[in-house]
Amino acid sequence: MLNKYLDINPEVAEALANGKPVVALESTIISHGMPYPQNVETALTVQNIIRENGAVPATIGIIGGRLKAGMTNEEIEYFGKKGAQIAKASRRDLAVLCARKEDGATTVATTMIIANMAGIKIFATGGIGGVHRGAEVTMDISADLEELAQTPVMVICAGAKSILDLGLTLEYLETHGVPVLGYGTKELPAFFTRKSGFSVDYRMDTPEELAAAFKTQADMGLKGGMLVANPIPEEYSMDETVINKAIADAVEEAKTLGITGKETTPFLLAKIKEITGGSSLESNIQLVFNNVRLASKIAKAYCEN
Ligand code: PSU
Ligand code: MN
Repeated sequence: MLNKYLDINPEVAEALANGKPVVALESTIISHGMPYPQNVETALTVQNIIRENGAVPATIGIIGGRLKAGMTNEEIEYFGKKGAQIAKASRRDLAVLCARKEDGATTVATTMIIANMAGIKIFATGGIGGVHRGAEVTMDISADLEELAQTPVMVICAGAKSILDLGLTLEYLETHGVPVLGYGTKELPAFFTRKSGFSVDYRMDTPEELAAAFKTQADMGLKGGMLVANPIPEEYSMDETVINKAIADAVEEAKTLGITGKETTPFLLAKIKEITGGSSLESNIQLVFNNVRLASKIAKAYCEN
């Protein structure tokens, strides 16, 4: 075993040993990003979609202090039911949770770390953390961005929610040398909508092109990951005015209640869902499906390259 804290599930280990495509998935989206039972249904469907697309899913989380690269359906059900009682684990939480033999739902940052330990290159999720609005005062910047700067995993997302300052998030990524690639678009998608008014660094139109760019970065020994922004399918995208109003109200309420630190992102996500009456949840689920489909194709192209 490469790492005495890491358990790679047999199906994932077999795929990695034989150069077959594997797609990593995070577990904060299960425990903190969606309500039960939709969180579990989505997580299990996502794994089926990856299999249908010729890759092997590896849902990542921390159970009893073990780093799991490939959770079982029972473990996913347990994370979904326990919800926010499972600690949200970002980079700074990893060692303490493992030393104490506790559970942890992995964010984008920790999922990247564990995927990299296991040898998984491609990871799909919904949205990443970023630079929060008002960060010039609060300094609230997600550890996800720092991880993208140093860990060689390609992250496929639907852009970032405008609960964040998208302009500052792009500036941060540029400073840290993280390429932001738009799939079929030059515009950064804003999670619930296909448009944000901001540009990505490069537009790419095929999974092969994305895989080749990432392979080249890895071959050169450049540290860090890449971010692929895949716009939500048109038919599931939300009305811009409705979602922007919900986001503005949620941000305002977080400020009033004095929400800070790791609670900020889950609070805003839950609030937005409450305000939009659940229609944002359906969009959220569909964009994740869309991202794992693309990630499976990139993972296949990466293995064939
Ligand atoms: N953004 C979303 N949905 C999510 C998250 C972010 O649209 O579920 C989760 C991801 O796990 C991400 C984490 O890595 O929140 C970022 O949290 P923070 O801002 O505290 O770093
Ligand atoms: Mn934060």
